[in-house]
Amino acid sequence: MYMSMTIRQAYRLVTVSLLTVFLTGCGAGAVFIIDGTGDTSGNTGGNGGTDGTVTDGNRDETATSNLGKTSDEPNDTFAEAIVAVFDDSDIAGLQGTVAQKSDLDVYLLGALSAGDQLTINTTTPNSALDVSVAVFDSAFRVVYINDDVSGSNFDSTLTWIVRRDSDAFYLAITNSAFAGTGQESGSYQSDIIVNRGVGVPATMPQILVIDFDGGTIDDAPLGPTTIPAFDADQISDSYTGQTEILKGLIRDSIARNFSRFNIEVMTSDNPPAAGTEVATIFMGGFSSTMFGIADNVDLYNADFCDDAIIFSESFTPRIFTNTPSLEALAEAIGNVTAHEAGHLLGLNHVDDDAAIMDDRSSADAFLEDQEFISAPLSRDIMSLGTQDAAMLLEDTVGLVGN
Ligand SMILES: [Ca+2]
Ligand SMILES: [Ca+2]
Ligand SMILES: [Ca+2]
Ligand SMILES: [Ca+2]
Ligand SMILES: [Zn+2]
Repeated sequence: MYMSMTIRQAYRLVTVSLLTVFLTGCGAGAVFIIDGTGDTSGNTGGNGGTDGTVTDGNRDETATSNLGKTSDEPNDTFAEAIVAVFDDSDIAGLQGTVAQKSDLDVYLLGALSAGDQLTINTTTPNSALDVSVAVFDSAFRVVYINDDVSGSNFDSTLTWIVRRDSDAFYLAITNSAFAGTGQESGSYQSDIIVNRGVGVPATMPQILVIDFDGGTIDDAPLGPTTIPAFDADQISDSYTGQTEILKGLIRDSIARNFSRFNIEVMTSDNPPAAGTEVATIFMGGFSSTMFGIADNVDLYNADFCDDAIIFSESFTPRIFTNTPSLEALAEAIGNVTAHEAGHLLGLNHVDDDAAIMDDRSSADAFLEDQEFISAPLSRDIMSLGTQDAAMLLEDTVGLVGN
């Protein structure tokens, strides 16, 4: 049924480049996270190789630890974690098998201090497994997630600098939620290196520009996309003549969601100086399959110039139980815009209707005051741990006044 599934979900990434980049100093080229209904197909093609089964644990099977076991299932929870044994050079080598879809293998990496750098490369030389990994702190809050090395390499890699001391970090290894048939299980190897004292990167503020003026995006996931200028009348007759008021209310809703953080929300009506590095969110037009799409989940905001699109005309009254007031509509569009901006700042999906990063709510949930809160990770990311969105935003862009 038309728009019956008001599911926001990340799908595989598609390369795009912007033909017309609004008034910024930003270059072109990106991959997109799509939030909407649509294609649920997984990966195609395997890595090849034989699908041998390897016992979970340290690659040096003689390794021992006084902290706990160093091999074998069960290891599906933080409490059951296998201890990763590091050598004198702060290197550990793991191996294991995602025995079946959703088998989680959890490893205890131990204490790390703010400024330590963690590098983890997880490969599948002997299996077709589409692996996915995440790192959690001692409070079971995710600090880094990687599914794929690239659009063509479904192994996992991460390099991350610890922002906060923790006496126990954990590594979880499982299959990608997007794994294709035959890629949901198999063996893996994981190589871990700790470089101590690299130093904590400074938090960097971000400017978001809401572009209400429309434009052309080349090679978007559905092909080249022209976004018309934002027009309240195109959402519903109920909002005819309210375009300027609605633009202001949407801007205010987005700004409220980010008010604690060093995020400045500007619009195409009051833009920053030419050449400023900004993340641009184009707002306008209709999609039958999505509310919005964002460039990649940009962990710790490595790219200040990424982009997203909000299809404002997809917020038709038909998706809601009742036709929203102008204020409630602005709240809904503002929440979904903050969600896409959250991806551009490194946030993944969670499962909680009250959370901005929720991926499975009815559209009515958008009408409420969603916030960047701590919530369980979406099962499409990893069915383990939480994401503390406020902590990650604080560690990425900083808090206002700091
Ligand atoms: Ca296993
Ligand atoms: Ca397991
Ligand atoms: Ca993967
Ligand atoms: Ca970014
Ligand atoms: Zn999303």
